[in-house]
Amino acid sequence: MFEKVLIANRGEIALRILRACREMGIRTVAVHSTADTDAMHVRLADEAICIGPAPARDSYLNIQAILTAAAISNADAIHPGYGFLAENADFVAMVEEHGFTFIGPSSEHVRQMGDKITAKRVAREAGIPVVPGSDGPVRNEEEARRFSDDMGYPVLIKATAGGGGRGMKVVNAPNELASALDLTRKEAQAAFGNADVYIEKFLTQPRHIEVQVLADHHGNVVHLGERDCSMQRRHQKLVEEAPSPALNAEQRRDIGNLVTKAIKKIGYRSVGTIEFLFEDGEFYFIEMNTRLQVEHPVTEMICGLDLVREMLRVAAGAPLGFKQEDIRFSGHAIECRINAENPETFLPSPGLVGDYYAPGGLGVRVDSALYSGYRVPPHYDSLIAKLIVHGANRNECLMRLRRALGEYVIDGLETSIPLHQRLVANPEFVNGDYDIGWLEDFTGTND
Ligand code: MV4
Repeated sequence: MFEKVLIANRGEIALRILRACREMGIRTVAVHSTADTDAMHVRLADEAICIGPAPARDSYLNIQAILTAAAISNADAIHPGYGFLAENADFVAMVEEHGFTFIGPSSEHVRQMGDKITAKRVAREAGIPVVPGSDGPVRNEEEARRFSDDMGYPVLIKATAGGGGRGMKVVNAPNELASALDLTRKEAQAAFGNADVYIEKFLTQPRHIEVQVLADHHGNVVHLGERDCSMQRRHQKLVEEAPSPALNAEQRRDIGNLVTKAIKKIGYRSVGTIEFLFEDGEFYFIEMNTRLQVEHPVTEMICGLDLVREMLRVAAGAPLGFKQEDIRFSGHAIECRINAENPETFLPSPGLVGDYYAPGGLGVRVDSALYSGYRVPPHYDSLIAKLIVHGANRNECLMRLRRALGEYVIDGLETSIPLHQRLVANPEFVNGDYDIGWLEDFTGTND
């Protein structure tokens, strides 16, 4: 096992990784910007190194500074968390070239899944159902028109270098196709330096369901069930839950088995997430995430595993200590993302935390690096806490979630807590009856 791990991240996820390391007897190195000197993960780490000024591009995205910090602290391995450099294939390759272990997948898999046309081809060839479409770059208007006429409108043009909602355009009718194609290509070239685009049938009311996998260096692969992440606005997830209220036991088993087989086939290792749109009982692959995700705790709560510990173990070369049939799914878990933002306008609300009281009790988990007297800096993502609640079933989980939201005190900032309280009182959410468009309608922020 590693003796020392450098955590190339900040906030709640840096603390989450630190906690797993500490339980395993692994020493930790925190790296931080000048804005994060007083951050909790910096305080708790065995060593801390300042790697640059507040803007992320000068610190948390500064590859040279991070590799230098790893060298001078004599770290064995680097955990990237999520965001920042977690899915930067060049970074992964450089980490390995400098003799450190990247706690995640190979740079080849990160690169492959980062190119969405390649990802879709790899998934399709491994037996995963994909959205009907061009299955490759569309080179000109003629090609685009052929696919679109075949599938029927609306269609969606997507940039191969996009993902997570960036670089997409809906085309509702044939007369919009040429200009949308031109614009998406130009925007993709400007944003990503890659103008390649592909076309898909546009699914109008899908849910977003993703399957968690875990794989080692020895060909062992398990799936850890699915998460429903449909409760989002503008590609920012707000609530995630496991299992999905939309799936029956057979659909759950089938998609899990299909994904496990495919992941084995492509030789992937570490944790990963296969994202699907789910509509009218069918799954359609859209992307694969090659990182630990924000919402990993809901999976941990229903299968009783520590995903960060498993990531560390498999990165160190250990075989998985269990098989698929050893994994028991138990109960229901819901995560509420708590952001420092106005719950109606969604404008950021950084600043000084006054009184702070986090809920507790049976089935309640809070992943946060917040404390009373901490100043939330304005330079980064507004996520300040994740409230994760587990119950024997969805109803118990919701009862417990309402209770826990009522206990949470975060003074000094505006937070998403009042919005979550409105959600847990809403009959459609309570019934699990929502798709990816629901929250934008609910909040009246669908333009
Ligand atoms: C789609 C789609 C409808 N049809 N593809 C958005 C993020 C990226 N991962 C893929 N996305 C979508 N792809 C087809 N063919 C709708 C979305 C989409 C979406 C997907 C998941 C979660 C939230 C979303 C919000 C808007 C659009």
